[in-house]
Amino acid sequence: MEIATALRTAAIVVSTALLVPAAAPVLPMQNAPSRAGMSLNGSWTTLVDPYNFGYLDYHDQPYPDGGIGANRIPKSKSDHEELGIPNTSPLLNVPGDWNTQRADLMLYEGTLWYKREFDYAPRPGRRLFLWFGAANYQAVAFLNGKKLGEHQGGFTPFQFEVTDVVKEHGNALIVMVNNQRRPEGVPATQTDWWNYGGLTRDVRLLDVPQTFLEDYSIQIQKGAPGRVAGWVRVNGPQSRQTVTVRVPEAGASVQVATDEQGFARFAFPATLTLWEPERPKLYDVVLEAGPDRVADRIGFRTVETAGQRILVNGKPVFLRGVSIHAEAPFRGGRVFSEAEARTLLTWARDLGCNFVRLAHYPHDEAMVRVADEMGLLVWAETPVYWAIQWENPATYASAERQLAEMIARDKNRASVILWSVANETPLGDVRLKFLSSLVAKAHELDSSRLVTAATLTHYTDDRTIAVDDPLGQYLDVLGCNEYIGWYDGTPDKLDRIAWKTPYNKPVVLSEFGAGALAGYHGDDETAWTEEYQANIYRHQVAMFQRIPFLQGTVAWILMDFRSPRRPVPHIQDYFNRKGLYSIRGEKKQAFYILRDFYLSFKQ
Ligand code: GCB
Repeated sequence: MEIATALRTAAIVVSTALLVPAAAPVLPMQNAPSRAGMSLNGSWTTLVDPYNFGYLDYHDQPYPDGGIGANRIPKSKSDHEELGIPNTSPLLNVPGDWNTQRADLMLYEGTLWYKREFDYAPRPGRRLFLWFGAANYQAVAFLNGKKLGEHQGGFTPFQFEVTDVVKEHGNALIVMVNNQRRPEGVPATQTDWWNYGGLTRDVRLLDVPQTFLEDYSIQIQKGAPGRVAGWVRVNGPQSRQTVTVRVPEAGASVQVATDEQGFARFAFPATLTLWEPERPKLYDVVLEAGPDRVADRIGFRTVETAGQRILVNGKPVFLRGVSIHAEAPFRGGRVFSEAEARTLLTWARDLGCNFVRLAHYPHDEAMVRVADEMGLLVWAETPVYWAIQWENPATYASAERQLAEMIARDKNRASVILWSVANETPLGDVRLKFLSSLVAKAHELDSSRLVTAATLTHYTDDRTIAVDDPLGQYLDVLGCNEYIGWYDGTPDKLDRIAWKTPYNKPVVLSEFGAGALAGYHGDDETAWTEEYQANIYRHQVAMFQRIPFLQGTVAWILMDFRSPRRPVPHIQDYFNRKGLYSIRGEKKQAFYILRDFYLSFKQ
């Protein structure tokens, strides 16, 4: 009996060990997609491993050599090695979720092994990194049988240095990806979106000099427009370096010396045309440190609040917004290409938006880069969603890590004005401590942007809704979600509701909406018809105009998206149908109601 209990306990410990990385990897380098090297996108051989047999032995203990990761090669024709990914194994495309590539993987949640071989001639004096745009949810990477490290969190990039591991021919890269939902994860086990698994974004081998420009932040100097300020960090043996930062078009530049840690701050005058939605001016910015050179496209703008207003470049702006999931238009599955990002953002612009909420996790970097180009303001968000384990320090560590990775990646994007730390989380003291710590972290990592969260509201009487989440005292902007007319009463209820807030801070309605199947018609009291959805939007828009302190509205959602929580046959078929567009790009009637409201701001 005791032995059985001990074994069970051991099994639990080991399973947890599989899922919790020993040490977090360092943050990946800035602007990785622009770096020299080689794309590792394409066809990878794969192996579906629902029992983690490739990582854990029959007593649930991790193989000391990494199991499948060790890349054991059969030694003779009678060697019946099972722990391997033969070259004849099924292929999957990278980037890409596995769910939409093979019908039998649509519902799969577990481990899948990826393998790809490559040749690369390392040049003397250079360093090599393996960079992953994202892997959902946990990844363990091996190169030529050596374990490189692990990463947790499905939506942010990570990298491993492989300078001493890469050889000229026949490199074997093996990655274990596991997308099992887990109670201690971020997000946890309930989400209203599909848990797409796999190497969902680009994979690259990055080739940089010994000492390279690892990270930089370049913005307008707070409180001093007309000056550019920031910092730069080099990584490598020559930590003391001269770094040049240039904005050629503005004829502005600066030279700074990095310290022992490779770090330097800088500030210099520059006459700049500011980035704003109507005129999204981007400048080429070039950084040089010894033999290393990085080029970026950066916009300069300020964002701040004044009482209940949001100011961009000192001018009040009303956020005409829509939420977007990283669901690929036309094909479904997780977005991974710039073309798909462009389609979604063009649809948002056609709706009259100046603002998009990238729900509910960091989207592909292409999304914020295209938003920079198109002049769309962005709300970027961590996957702290609904109920997670507020008391669990590992959960907090994961949330903070994912927040830090998002800010690290996107801190030079002018489009991003808001970091959101959470969506619709239940009130309570531990949650308040958790989220206020995340807010503090976001402010510490980036003092130039505003921090928000999508909160829940409550009624103080049957006609009055209060936006008064105690988290509001820490936030710069309060988001709040409401579904009056859909989850909450009938559309006419919207005509009776008044709103109040105790906060002298901007409030944004970060979600509202209703479900409709594109092409399904009826009267405006028939659920799921386009008419019903449009009717709710009509009443919503009328209500918005009666909320004096409102600084923005964010429709839920731009396009229908796949969700396991949406089974209604013939209507939902596992899609959340609140899109203003169908996945085929058809506009529903509600699109035009909201577009007319948004266009009215331009007159
Ligand atoms: C919400 C959630 C969002 C859901 C949406 C819905 O409040 O924030 O993730 O998808 O409602 O459609 O119910």
